[in-house]
Formats: sequence, C-alpha cells, structure tokens
Amino acid sequence: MINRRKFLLATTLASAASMLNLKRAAGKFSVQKGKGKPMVISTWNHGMPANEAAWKIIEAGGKAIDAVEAGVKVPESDPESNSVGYGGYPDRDGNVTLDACIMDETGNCGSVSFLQHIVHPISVARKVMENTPHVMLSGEGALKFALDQGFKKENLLTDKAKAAWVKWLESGKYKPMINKENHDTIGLLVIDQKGDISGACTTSGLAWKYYGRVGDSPIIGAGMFVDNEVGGAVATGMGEAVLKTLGTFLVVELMRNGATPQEACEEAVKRIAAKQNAKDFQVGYLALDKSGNHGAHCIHKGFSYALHNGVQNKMHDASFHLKDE
Ligand code: SD4
Repeated sequence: MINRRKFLLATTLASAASMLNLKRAAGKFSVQKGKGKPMVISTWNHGMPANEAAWKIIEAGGKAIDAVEAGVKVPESDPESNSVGYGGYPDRDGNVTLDACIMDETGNCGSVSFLQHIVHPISVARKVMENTPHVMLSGEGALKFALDQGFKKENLLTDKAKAAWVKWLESGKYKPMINKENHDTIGLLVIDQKGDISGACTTSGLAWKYYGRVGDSPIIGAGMFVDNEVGGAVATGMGEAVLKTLGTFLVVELMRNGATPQEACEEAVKRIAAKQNAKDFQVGYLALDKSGNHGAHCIHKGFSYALHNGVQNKMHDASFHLKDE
C-alpha cells in the first residue's frame, strides 16, 4: 500500500532523479575514476575463478563484453559446477537444458533458452547477438543455430549429475531448494578500463525442473540487465520469482532514479517478499553502478558474491531480507 508519506517521498525522489538524469544528459557527470573501477563482480563461489578469467581481459585493456563471456565460460565447462553448463543437474527426465544471456555496453543483447548439448551457451548467446537480427533463440532452433555456427554437440550429463538425478527419482518430489549450497547460476558484471559495462548470466536452471522449463536467466531484464549509462544487475535463485517482477530491469531502473546499487537490490527483493511467499525460496541480486559502487541483497542469509577490483579477488556475503531465521 502506498500511503501519502511514501507517495510524497517517491515523488521527491523521482524529481531528484530526473534532475540527476538531466545533469547526466548535460554531461555534468562524467565517468568517475574511482574505487572499484574497473571491476568484475559475480555470483557465488564459482565467481572467483570466473572473475580471474574476466580480469585478465580487462587488465590487458580488453572490452567488458569479452571479459564477461570469458568469465562465465569457466563454470560452464567445470564438471564440478552442478548448476551451470557441463555437469549441471538435469530436469526431471534426465535432460540437461541450459539458459544464458549476454548484454553489451550499447544495449545489444543475445540469449538462448532450453538449449541442450552445448557446453558454452553463453557463446551461443553472443553469436545470436552478433550474427542474427534476433535477441533470443530457443530449444531445437537454438541447437541448430549453434551447430551451424560450429559448436560441437556433446553429452553434458556427467556421471555425478546422473547419480544425483537417479537418487532424486527415488522420491521424485519437486521441492525447490533454498540455495544454501553455494553452487548456483553465475551472473557476472564487468566495468572495463574505458568505463563500459557488460553482463552475462548462464545456468542449467533449477534441478529436476519440468522438461521445457525456462527460468529468468536467459530473459533480458529478469536474469540480467545492463544500461551503460546507469549500471547493471544480475539475479540468482528462484527464476519464477524474478520473472514475475522483471527483477534486474527493476534494479537498474531504481538506480537510474537515484537509488544506490544496495538500495536498489533491497527494494527489488522487497517487491518479491511483498507479494510472494518468500519463506520457501531464495533470490539474490547483485548490482553495480557506473561509478563502480556495488550492492547485493537476498531473501535468505546465504547468498555470496565474488568481487575483483584489481587489488584483490574476494568473496563477500550479501545482506538479507528475512532477519529472523
Ligand atoms: C533459474 N535463476 O533457472 C535460475 C537458477 C538459479 O538458483 O539461479 N537457481 O531459475
């Protein structure tokens, strides 16, 4: 419910924000060279090696878009990462199906959903962005496109993931888990030396999902969004909750309207908690703005992220919404 006080506050914030935008448009806010810039930020523990790969590229003066792709390819091909790419847990019928998207500093983007048999869906998403007039390809069409582009068809179901699936079949109960196990979707954002921002997000989605289920991760504005004027955001956790609120678009829009990355992530989590029974699932947001400030917030304690600022690459815990757990 919006009461009058909140409305007035919102109106004041909105007008302050449009002032800010006007100043930006007038060029008064140039790209700040400041803390944390250039930088790489990404979700969960597998963000550490991903950040290293991304950092190598920006350190050498490379572009953010190349860095985000190189970064997320690390967990994609890691068989131990059982929620991304090769080694990802399958759906309830034993199929590993992948979702990924990528977005550059010009607002170009590409995405694949429900893609099977390709180790690096993020690279297919990039080819969709660069080599087609489209944003998104799905399922059989995405696979055909990938093969046409020279990607190799491979079996992504490792023995370990297959064993976990066979064990799950004993009960066959679908109960999405709160992601406390620290292996999850990777979302990665980069500011390069020029100050340009790009993002990537890639996942095998929820374990034991319905065949054909697509989550938030390949949806621009849900799993990931970048606006080079403002900043970027990535999401992890229960994709359905993120989809219902177009979470990362919301985070970036809140930042555009004057919120810090932390405030924006908190507000986006609150929107979910206000309407959905957030006790039963996790969602985490990670955001950075054009000045290199970042924020992270989640529903339940347990979401962590990796931040590489050139001085060090380190894990951090996100703040969380449900304090009484
Ligand atoms: C999905 N958001 O497919 C992804 C997966 C994830 O915790 O992040 N799981 O819903």
